[in-house]
Amino acid sequence: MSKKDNSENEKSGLTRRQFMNATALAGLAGTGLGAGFIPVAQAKGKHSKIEVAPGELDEYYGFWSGGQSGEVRIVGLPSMRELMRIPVFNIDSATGWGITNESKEVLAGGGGPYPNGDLHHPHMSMTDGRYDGKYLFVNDKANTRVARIRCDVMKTDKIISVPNVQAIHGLRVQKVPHTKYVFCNAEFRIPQPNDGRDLNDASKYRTMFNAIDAEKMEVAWQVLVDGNLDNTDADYKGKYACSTCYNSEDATDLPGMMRNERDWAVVFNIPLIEAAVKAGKFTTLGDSKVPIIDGRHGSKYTMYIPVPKSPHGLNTTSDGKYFIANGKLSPTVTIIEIDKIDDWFAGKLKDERDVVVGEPELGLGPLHTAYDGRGNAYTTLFIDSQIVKWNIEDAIKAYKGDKVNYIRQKLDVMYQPGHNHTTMGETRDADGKWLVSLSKFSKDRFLPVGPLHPENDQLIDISGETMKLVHDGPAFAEPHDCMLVHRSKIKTMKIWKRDDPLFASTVVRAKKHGIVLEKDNKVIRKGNKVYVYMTSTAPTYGMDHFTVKKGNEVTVTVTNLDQIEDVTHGFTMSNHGVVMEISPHETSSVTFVADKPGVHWFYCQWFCHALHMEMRGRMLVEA
Ligand code: RUQ
Ligand code: CUA
Repeated sequence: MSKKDNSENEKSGLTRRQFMNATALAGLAGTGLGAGFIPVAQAKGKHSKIEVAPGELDEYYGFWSGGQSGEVRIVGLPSMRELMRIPVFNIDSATGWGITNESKEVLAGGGGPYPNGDLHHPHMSMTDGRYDGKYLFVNDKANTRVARIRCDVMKTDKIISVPNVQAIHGLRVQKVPHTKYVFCNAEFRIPQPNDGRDLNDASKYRTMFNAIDAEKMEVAWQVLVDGNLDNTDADYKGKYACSTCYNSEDATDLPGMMRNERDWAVVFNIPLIEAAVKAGKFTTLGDSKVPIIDGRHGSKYTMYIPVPKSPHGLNTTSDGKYFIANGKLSPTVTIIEIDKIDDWFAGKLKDERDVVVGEPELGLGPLHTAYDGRGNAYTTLFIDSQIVKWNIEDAIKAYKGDKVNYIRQKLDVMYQPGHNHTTMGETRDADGKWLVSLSKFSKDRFLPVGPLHPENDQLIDISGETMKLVHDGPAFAEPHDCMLVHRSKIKTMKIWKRDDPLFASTVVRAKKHGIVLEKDNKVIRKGNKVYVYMTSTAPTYGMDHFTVKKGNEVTVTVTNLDQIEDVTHGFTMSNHGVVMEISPHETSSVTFVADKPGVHWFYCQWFCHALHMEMRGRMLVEA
């Protein structure tokens, strides 16, 4: 826990950076941009306790995107200790994710294993606008996939690839009545059909909004849109999802994409889309059977709200009243009143801009906004390297012409924040205790580690009247986003259930071979295929050696009989790129070709016992 930064700030009064900001802002006086600026205040008022002593437990789980590492990380708050990593789109050397048969079966659902993934947005399933602790859903921008993580075991249990589109980016869940759908945006426009015929005909390029059935993990429907979709969020009525949409110009190059002063926030009318799918009013593309609804301009399923310029984050306020679109290239965010969207769809409003009730000017590069449940919003300012705290109702009053200052405080963060997230802030239970700023650059904040720098995930106490920076957290591979959930919402299993679906097909295969996994230690030979079944109980495997022939395809299946919490075993076969985790009462299996004659030791790679080093055996490969 680093208290250094704050105490240094407090001592020096004005840091070099504040000084530079103050000078820069002096130059802006009279341009309007300086208006509303409040000097970075010293923390005032009562604040939360940040110290988590050794042996104490954190109050919140943070689920962190591992960015281009393709994984999810669990971080405790407020300690910011990393608790666990969940491999998802990556191949993992510790657990054998992407190497074991069970994980390959999950990855095959998404067309993988691929060697990489680019995971941006982890979000938890909800019931009635509250986290229900069941699943996390995450996107893979790199290979157009969506995955689901089961929160009882914290393992990925389903991965799908989304057809007809490229680069799944923004992802959020339906909040109300429950997470029936996972909403996700495909970002890149591609020719449709994308069969190699078109490169330069921009009129053929399209992208789609996607709804995934959260239980079945199948794409339920897609909606064709104008422009490029970016981020998305859902309302608290179960009626609308709203996505930011840039490149209203439909261009394929950068200057073209930035021409227009306004792009859109696109609203998707879920009941109307569902009715159209039910009535068969859809098309399909290629081999895919997924219903596609035409939601381009003029369709009755969508509403295109003009907002300034290349908007990025889209965040529903925790009271359920507003969608807020973050301006990115404009210093503003746009406040959209959700009840007025009802009026627009009912034909009572003529102009789409009539649903806009505020457009506060906040600073340069607003990307994402989070909420404290007390009427305040916290927006990241990428270019200004700040978080701005502002009051939503005051911003709405100011839009009507009242002379009110809606800006409450600007806090320097280090540096260039992308996402931010408050505790429980994307639900009805927003509790206004902590805010995390996912700062994209760390520059001078840590010991230098070479040209590649870590990012800096900063913990900010927002429980008092002013924000207070309390911790710097270096993180590897850009954590785009995180979500923060109170520990009361999560119940994990201590040991595996023997009938867990994640290894069910291995159990079926063993049964076919006449094997009782909980007691048998046997080798089954079927032509060139060899199946080795063994148990493990610290510090031994149920078998100390087995013999195969050169060229055999060998499948080793290990069942961990230990039922003591935390006694995980592993199985690593020397010189074969073979590794797996076998936690208490789990069964794991791995298949490889034994192509090197000789003796090969296999060993347990998770420390399990005083005789852990001795937990090993031999495979003899006969020439
Ligand atoms: S995005 S920096 Cu991939 Cu979530 Cu906004
Ligand atoms: Cu079993 Cu180490």
